[in-house]
Amino acid sequence: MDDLVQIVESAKADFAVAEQPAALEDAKARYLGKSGSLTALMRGLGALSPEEKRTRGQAINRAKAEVEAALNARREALAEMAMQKKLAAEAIDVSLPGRTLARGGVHPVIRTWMRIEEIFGSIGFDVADGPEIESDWFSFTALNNPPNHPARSMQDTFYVDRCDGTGMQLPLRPHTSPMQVRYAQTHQPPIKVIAPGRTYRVDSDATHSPMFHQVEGLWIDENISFSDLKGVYTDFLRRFFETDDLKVRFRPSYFPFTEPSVEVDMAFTTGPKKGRWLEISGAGEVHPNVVRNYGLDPEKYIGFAFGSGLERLTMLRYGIDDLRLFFEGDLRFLRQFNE
Ligand code: 2NL
Repeated sequence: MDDLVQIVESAKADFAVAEQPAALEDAKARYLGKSGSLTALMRGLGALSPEEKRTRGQAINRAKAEVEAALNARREALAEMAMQKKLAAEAIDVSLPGRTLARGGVHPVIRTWMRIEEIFGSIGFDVADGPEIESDWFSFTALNNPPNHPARSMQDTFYVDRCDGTGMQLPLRPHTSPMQVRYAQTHQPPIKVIAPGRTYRVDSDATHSPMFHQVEGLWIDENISFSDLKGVYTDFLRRFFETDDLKVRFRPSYFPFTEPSVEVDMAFTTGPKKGRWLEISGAGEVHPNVVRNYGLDPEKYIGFAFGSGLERLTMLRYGIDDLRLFFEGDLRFLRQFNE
């Protein structure tokens, strides 16, 4: 067999078994490199006659072209194989669901908070908010709470250390009344305001949480009476529970900051819970000492205040029987309010 045919066949066979680009380039060097076999044959042409040089030279060039074509074909094949391998390794399953934005929801107690702001807002009540770490004066003294009252004890109220080196402590507000006082001091009658917010008491069992929510309401003017309280609160409950079929009663009670004071009860007049009285709020006519602490003359200004628990209102509205469900963060419970 012609030596050139042999070289070409040998080169093609070598290229075919090269699995990596580096091995292929090594094989190329054996034929086309500086000391490759075809290069050697080219160099040998010098010893031939001009006639032989031409025909032999043409034959070698054809062999070279054939080897180069085989080399390029194998290079492309290897590149294609590498690409296919890479694509397989990086394959994306486009049928997988994408990453969606998780949707948050409103906690049922906050839903109650929002509804209360809306209902009282519609009859002209402003909304006030303020600090949860309060002063002793706004928490107790201003509210006619005497120095030996149990609410001031560590058993009833949380205290946090001040960081100013005085070694003194400040109460976490045990009700939102401090905010009512702050508001009343900075506004002129008629004062119509609600103060919803987080409140804190040292108490934790099936029916009490150390952090809970309260809404207080305050209406002070020259002649705001118990009957105004009853009308406003009854109207609020009817709108909150979305039924006119409920009634309200007052029972005598005691709070340092109101005189007289009442417990407010409500009862549905139709439906499964018909006729059962439920405690829903505390309230009263604001004590003259508290009105004085607003900076107002208690001989001229009088009005009512009430304080209601948002957890309790929420439980009654949705038929929830265990307070702790509000604080456990169980999504199976919470999702029911965000369908
Ligand atoms: C309760 C009792 C009540 C008030 C809160 C109040 C606020 C000011 C002046 C007078 Cl600034 N009173 N708030 C009045 C009566 C009762 O809450 O046991 N709530 C759950």
